[in-house]
Amino acid sequence: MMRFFQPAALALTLLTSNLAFGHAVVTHNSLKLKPVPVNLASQVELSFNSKVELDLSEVFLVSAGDVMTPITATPGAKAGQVVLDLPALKPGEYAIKLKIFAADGHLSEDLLRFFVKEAK
Ligand SMILES: [Cu+2]
Repeated sequence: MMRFFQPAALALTLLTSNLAFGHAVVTHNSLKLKPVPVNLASQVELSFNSKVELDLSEVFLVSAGDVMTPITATPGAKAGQVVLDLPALKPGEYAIKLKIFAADGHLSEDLLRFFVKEAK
């Protein structure tokens, strides 16, 4: 009899784990406040709502043509804070692709788009 209940129980587990709190969600993103400079290496500061496991996480810079380049992410001063090292970038459209593991082991993916513009 139990066999009938297993698929339903599994579906419920998957559903509740997707809704569970503890996923790493970006709550602050310095790209919104501070433009990325042209042709100059810079840093982007992100804050997450939970602790993140940087050893397991992956961060990429996405450039024109969907070229993905891994970028270095280091822990910031506060819990949940992460600092990303961006290389010098030409003017254009870019994105930061995040695959972040929260301390609870859940993976969240996010894409943060930004522009690099020549200052006038
Ligand atoms: Cu979670």
